[in-house]
Amino acid sequence: MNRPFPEPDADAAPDANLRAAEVRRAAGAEALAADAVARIVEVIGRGERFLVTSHCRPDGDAVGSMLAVGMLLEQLGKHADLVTADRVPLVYRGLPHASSIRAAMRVHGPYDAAILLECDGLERARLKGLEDLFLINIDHHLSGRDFGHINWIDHQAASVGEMVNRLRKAAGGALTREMAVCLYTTLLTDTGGFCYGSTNASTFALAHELALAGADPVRIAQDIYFSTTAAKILLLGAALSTLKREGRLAWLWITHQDMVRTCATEEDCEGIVNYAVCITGVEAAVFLRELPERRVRLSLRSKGRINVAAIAERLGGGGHENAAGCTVEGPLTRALDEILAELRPVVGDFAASPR
Ligand SMILES: [Mn+2]
Repeated sequence: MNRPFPEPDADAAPDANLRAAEVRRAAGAEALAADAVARIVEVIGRGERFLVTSHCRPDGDAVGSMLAVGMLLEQLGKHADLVTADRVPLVYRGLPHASSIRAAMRVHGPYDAAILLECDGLERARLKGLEDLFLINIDHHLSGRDFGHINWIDHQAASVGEMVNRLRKAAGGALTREMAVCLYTTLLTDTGGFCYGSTNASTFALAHELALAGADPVRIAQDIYFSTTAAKILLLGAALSTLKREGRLAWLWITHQDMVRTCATEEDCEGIVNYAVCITGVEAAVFLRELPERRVRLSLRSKGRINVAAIAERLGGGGHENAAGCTVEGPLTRALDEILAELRPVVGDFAASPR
């Protein structure tokens, strides 16, 4: 693909040079992406049997992308096994062919390649037997690593589903209604309903393409956002009763006892952190969930410029600039102290910055 490639002008304002450098960087990234896509298409074309997987505790992007890749491979006359370490969450089980995703701890070849979607490291899939396979890594996390034989990491993509759609076009696959439903789901969930920082004009261009292909935006939104269990609402009540705010920071938590009492599942914790970050004037928020084995799961969210992925990575996790997570040692009070010690200076720096 040809892109305008302006050379920096020595007499130009520093800003113009900066912009030229950005354009050069973008062109370089685009050339790398085009090369990776071409190599993936080639590997798919040559092979017959493929494993398709994603991270453990799969989310909307993981499930939707896996299903779409499965459909693409089928269209191309290939065999695809769709496997994840954890079951598909209830909310996504109505997606087309969702039952074709199998939960397992180990995969058994032979496969011509394993396609890993949305995994920022091989261990994120939590599947044994991947190590010996030819690995195709397709991801958009800031914490994404080049662990595969082919690595296509695009931080600009709103969802991995967006990348899958590009792969589909490059491979000459048709956009079926079922595929469009799955890809629209990845876009809707990963942008938090078209709210997060990655949402831009191209997000809506893709949403438009998918809606034209038969994805029903109202139906999909209702299936995802208006299908909440009573247990989740009870759990939310327990979490909200702990809500604390300190300037630009807010946090809330649930204990293991809360989980048991409300009959909630892990899935029911999804999105609780958003109630803390959505407060006016709050720039970063954390939701803490006590796990049974004295560990604590942290979900981090921020608005705009605060990079919570960097904080999550320092604590052994990962994610996106505005949405990240990690698991730390308990008890809850210790975990809270640890994360607040990380967040306070970052939020303080941010407050002091002139931007
Ligand atoms: Mn994603």
